[in-house]
Amino acid sequence: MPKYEASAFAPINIALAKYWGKRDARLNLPTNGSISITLDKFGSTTRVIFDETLEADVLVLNGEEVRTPETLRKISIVLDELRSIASTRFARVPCARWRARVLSQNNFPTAAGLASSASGIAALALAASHALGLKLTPERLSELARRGSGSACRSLFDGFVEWKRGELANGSDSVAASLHPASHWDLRALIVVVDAEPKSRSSTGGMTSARNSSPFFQSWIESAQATLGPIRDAIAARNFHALSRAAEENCLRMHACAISASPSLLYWKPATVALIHEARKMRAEGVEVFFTIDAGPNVVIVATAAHAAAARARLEVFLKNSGAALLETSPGRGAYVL
Ligand code: 2P0
Repeated sequence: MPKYEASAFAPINIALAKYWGKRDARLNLPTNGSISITLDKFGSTTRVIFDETLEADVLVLNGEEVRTPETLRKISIVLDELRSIASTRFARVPCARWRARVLSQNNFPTAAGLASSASGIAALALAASHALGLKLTPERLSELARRGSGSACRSLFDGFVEWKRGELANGSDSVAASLHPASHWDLRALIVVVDAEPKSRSSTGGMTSARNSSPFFQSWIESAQATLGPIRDAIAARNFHALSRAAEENCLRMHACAISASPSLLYWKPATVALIHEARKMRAEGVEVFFTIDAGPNVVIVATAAHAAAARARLEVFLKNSGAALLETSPGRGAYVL
């Protein structure tokens, strides 16, 4: 009896040019392109087992079965696509119709705006495609991961990654690719976990709400598309000053769009704002850092390798007795099969 199972690891990623808006919600096609850094060490380890006795796909995350319909829908979209490819390619492979048990473990706080769905879905897409014996191209795998969760299409790739908006209605050109390997630029990411609780609104819901009700949505999209070039160029030239400016501006504009939705999506906590000020203060004093924030309260302080120790020391003093955790990482490799 052949075994239809495989495991994969996929890392988290932090966007410097953010994805915030869908032009097609069913296919997860973005209104704008995005650029991220794939981060080392932190991510999801996911094992997928196709099992003929199951009546529905099952997800066990960090040892607990997940029953949230939105999360289950994300994993079944990816698995259904893979089952459909498997059944057309190998009509006689019985597992192409089987449901799957997905066992996933995150080594960082889940759903705290640290792109948990990005690493989880990327690891799922890679593991499930291997379990079914499908040899998919990186582009096809990225497209599949995107269907489950937009930002997951970036976690498959090494280092500095761009997800193209794409133009086609079927989404086949809306995929990610590596711009540079992790070794291109020795940056450090200091992740300040201000609050490890799951966020109250999902990114999917937040994006829909922003699109439907923020009067600034269109301006955000135009600005987001326009900053892709400067961010790409700053990374290519390793120009930290230019990257700091463009990435902070992009982050604040995304949040301005979220905050101006109705009801307002204010992901920040008081500590988030305090950290924005602290990052600016450090920079004014000559420490090479900038901040970025995803759809949650946590702040990622990006530093050059030469200034990372100084930035970390400053943050440790700043966070003393606050209860906030500080995680340090750097650009890393994309997802891989275990
Ligand atoms: C990003 N975020 O580019 C942006 C910045 C959050 C803020 O991608 O609806 O979980 O599953 O496609 O991928 C989070 O959105 O959303 C996200 P869906 P996803 O990293």
